[in-house]
Amino acid sequence: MANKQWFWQPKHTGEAAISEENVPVHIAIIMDGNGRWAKKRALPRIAGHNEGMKTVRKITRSANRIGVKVLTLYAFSTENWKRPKLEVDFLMKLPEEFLSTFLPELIEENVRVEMIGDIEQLPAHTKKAVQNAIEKTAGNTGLVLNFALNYGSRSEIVHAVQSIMKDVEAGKLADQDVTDETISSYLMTGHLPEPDLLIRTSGEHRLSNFMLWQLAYTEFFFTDVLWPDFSEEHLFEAVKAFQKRSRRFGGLSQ
Ligand code: V07
Repeated sequence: MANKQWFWQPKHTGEAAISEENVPVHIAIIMDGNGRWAKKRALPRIAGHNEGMKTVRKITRSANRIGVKVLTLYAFSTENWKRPKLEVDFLMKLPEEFLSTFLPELIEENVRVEMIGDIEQLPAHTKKAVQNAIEKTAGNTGLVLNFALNYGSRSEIVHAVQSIMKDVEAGKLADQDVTDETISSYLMTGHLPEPDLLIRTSGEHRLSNFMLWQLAYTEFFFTDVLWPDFSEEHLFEAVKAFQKRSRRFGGLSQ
């Protein structure tokens, strides 16, 4: 980057800045702690989800600003359908709500919206809003904002295996050509680089069926901060931890 006066200066002496080199290309985030945030304030869970949505907006801007190329956000898992119907109904309105205010800004900022997960099982209104955002931003060349929505990693792998078998049976693929790369390319993230950094908020240390294949070499960053409280500073802290670790490995890892 030519601009030497970069976007972030340490506030205190002794605090390191983010290096312009080695910014993670792809950051994936499990946005946990919205319900807990609400409970702490004696508010309904949906208030936490609403606040969490505001954080999505802030973190998208920050990631774009530091030059992240792909930001994958786990918004709704296939297991989340088991939650109370009123909560699910509310969650399914969030994509529309988010996009009705934020889509113009995403277009302005050259962000491309994408989605992984089963779009077909979403309510029609949710599907329409997401598809519209994908279409309206399809030509954008900046940050890819990839929502994992009705997503489950094992089901994604099952579908990939089924497609591979179909292509083998049809003679489009020889069975000896089924490699690590083949499987990667049949996943819904086939066109994207694998995540360099995974962040999970709210103190849980599980993958919860998120990108199991794609996270094989990813650095993990866990924080106790609840997703609605997660700020640009917290994101930078995760990026700095990532940079420190990758400097230590000196490119000898994998
Ligand atoms: C959701 C807010 C963030 C915290 C996690 C749960 C609640 C943004 C979206 C979204 C999805 C697709 C899209 C645009 C926006 C979203 C759900 C939940 C289901 F194209 N936040 N957010 N979707 N939460």
